[in-house]
Amino acid sequence: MRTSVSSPSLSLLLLLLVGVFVTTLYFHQHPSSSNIPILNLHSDHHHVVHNSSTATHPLDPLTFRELTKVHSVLSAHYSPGPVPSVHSLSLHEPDKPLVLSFRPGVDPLPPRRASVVAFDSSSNSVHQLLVDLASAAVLRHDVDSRPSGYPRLTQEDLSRAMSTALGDEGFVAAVRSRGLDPADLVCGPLSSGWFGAEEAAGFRVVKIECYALGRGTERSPNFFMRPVEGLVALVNLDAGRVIRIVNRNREIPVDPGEDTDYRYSAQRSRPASHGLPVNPMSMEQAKGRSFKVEGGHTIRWAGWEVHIKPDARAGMVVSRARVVDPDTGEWRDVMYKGMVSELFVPYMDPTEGWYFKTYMDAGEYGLGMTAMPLVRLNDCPRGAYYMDAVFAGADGRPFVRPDVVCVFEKYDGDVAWRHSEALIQEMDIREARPKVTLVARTAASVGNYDYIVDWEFQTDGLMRIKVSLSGMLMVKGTVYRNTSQVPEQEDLYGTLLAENLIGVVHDHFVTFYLDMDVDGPGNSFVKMHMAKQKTSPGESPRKSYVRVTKDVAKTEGEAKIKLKLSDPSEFHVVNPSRRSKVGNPSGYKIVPSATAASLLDEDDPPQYRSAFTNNQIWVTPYNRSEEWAGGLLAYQSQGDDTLATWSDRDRPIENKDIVMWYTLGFHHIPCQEDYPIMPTVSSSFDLKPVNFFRRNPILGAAPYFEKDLPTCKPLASL
Ligand SMILES: *[C@@H]1O[C@H](CO)[C@@H](O)[C@H](O)[C@H]1NC(C)=O
Ligand SMILES: *[C@@H]1O[C@H](CO)[C@@H](O)[C@H](O)[C@H]1NC(C)=O
Ligand SMILES: *[C@@H]1O[C@H](CO)[C@@H](O)[C@H](O)[C@H]1NC(C)=O
Ligand SMILES: [Cu+2]
Repeated sequence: MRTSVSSPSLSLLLLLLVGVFVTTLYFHQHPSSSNIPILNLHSDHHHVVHNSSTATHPLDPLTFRELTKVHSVLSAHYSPGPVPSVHSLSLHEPDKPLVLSFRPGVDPLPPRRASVVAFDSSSNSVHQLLVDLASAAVLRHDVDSRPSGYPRLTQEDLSRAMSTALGDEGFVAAVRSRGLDPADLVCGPLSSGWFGAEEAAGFRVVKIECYALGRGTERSPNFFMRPVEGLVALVNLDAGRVIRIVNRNREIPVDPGEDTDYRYSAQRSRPASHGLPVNPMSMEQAKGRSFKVEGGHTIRWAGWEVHIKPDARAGMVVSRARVVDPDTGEWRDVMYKGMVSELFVPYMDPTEGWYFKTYMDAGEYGLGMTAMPLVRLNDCPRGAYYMDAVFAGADGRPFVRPDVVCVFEKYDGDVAWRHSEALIQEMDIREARPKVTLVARTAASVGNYDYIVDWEFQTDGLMRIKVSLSGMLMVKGTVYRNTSQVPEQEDLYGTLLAENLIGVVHDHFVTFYLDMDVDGPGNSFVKMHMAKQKTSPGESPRKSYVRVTKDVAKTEGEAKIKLKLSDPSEFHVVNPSRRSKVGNPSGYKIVPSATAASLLDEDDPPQYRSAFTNNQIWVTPYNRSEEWAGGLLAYQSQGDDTLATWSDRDRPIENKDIVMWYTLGFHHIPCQEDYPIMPTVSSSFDLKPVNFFRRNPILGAAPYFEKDLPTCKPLASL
């Protein structure tokens, strides 16, 4: 029997696992928007008409019309043949000096160009093209017919992989051997990693695993909790055929997964919980929002100006972050570009159905491609400004994904600074300032997992970058229903979460690209090393103190940092030629918080491919071709084009335009509370000014008074 791609289970699958069809669904829910692909009526305060929007900033993403034009240039270029499948099509950002010297509203935009990565499966060749929009010319066209990796999978690749598996008689027979009907399954196209022969045979492979959606009233949206354990089809994506089927562990039942529906509609019918209800709450701003949006992507708020855009691979890109100096009014550069460069998620189970689960989500699937529209009032508060993404599909044509990024002001009830003076009581000094911040947020749903990435800007010049994890665990079926049944010597590779379900141990490593330009591009990386200094006998009643020594990294090799509590340093990016009045170089430091390092063997294939996680911090000289820590072509990559291989060149980095890389890690030993959907787990790091401002830059901040906050009245008083 053959199952067609249009079966209900498959369309649901496409929606849930991949999400590229979300646009269609979204607009189906809003039949009022007649011009479906182009018009978005749902942004707060403004209606973006994507077919007529134009770029006004050199870093603005390609517009709908520009993408359409690139598509026609490509069609003409390849004519009379077909355009190979387009895996990436985005703005080729102008060279940095052009962007830095651009005066908005005065200068014409630098030439608008597009970078295209296409793949021709018939010749196994990766095409990289550079297209100039004004001249409609293809400026460069490189063809690599022996690529050492592949671009991220397209929507078409994912559905083709699934229809290949479900159209294979052997696979369907294997499904039926489990007493399951293929029509009741949801199957996931999983990247296969790279482990040698099979993945290096000159074509792309995908692994297909299935989950039981159930039927009738048993159908549950949380199919992730019903794995068909041990059934994996290895698919040659380019030939469209199944290479091999593994059908093991047939004794493991497909758990009925009762009561795993996480939707509100399923929870509403439950008896009330035992705690007190928490009343809805929102942030009120009597005078309206205080940030301004120019040209759709440039955000000005408090002393900040920053350019923010959705990106198919990184999810969100933050560029040209600048702050105004409160002393002089001068606009000062902080960061030229920051984004998630890669997201490495290795699972800790070496058995047949699991060993390959070592995802590189940005390079293999794309964090923007998997970002869904944010949920208003819940993902982002009232009054948020939403940005739509305009991405290109595999056919090279643009489509609109609404509300992929939101920007909002946030008040957590925190304090920006304070002091009460107890020693001079007659003056009654009690000063405190509320802390309000600006957040830019995006959320990717990469299959089962959700990643929320926040860039938060504080008025004191600090940037906090936060990653929150939620969604569903990737679980493994087991015969065990109670931990008491598990033989003592058996490694479950995880935690028994519920009957017949193991949450497998795994890590998440989010590697950030941070092109710091502190007061301009010429920066150095300085380790402020802290160590115990013993006093000489008789020098002091103290036997020891901590002494700070400064160590400027000369080359990349001196800037490979493994964080250690017992051997600490602060890590500063400074501009050696910009000194304060008292002589300190202006700088920003990176302040890690809770994080995790990879414990895998450096020779383990997934770790070798993701060797960019071998250190928590790296510094490289700026090179516009080195942005993706796992290599431009990360799918089935073999680890020969990573941050680690670039950095091995040990290039000079002192007083140069440098890029800092930071990996925020999470070890995840699943627990029962992560089932059936995980409450968010967050961690963050800060980029904090050090000797950048003359003094506390928010000394002049005003406190709140009663008259400033007049808006809300309790219901009872109305
Ligand atoms: C853009 O779409 C709108 C709404 O369908 C239409 O009225 C308008 O003519 C289009 N503009 C261009 C430049 O295509
Ligand atoms: C599961 O095992 C624990 C002991 O490990 C025992 O206390 C409990 O009763 C068992 N539950 C069931 C349902 O068998
Ligand atoms: C820039 O990066 C590319 C890709 O890693 C590399 O081939 C090239 O040599 C680099 N250029 C410099 C000047 O390091
Ligand atoms: Cu996790």
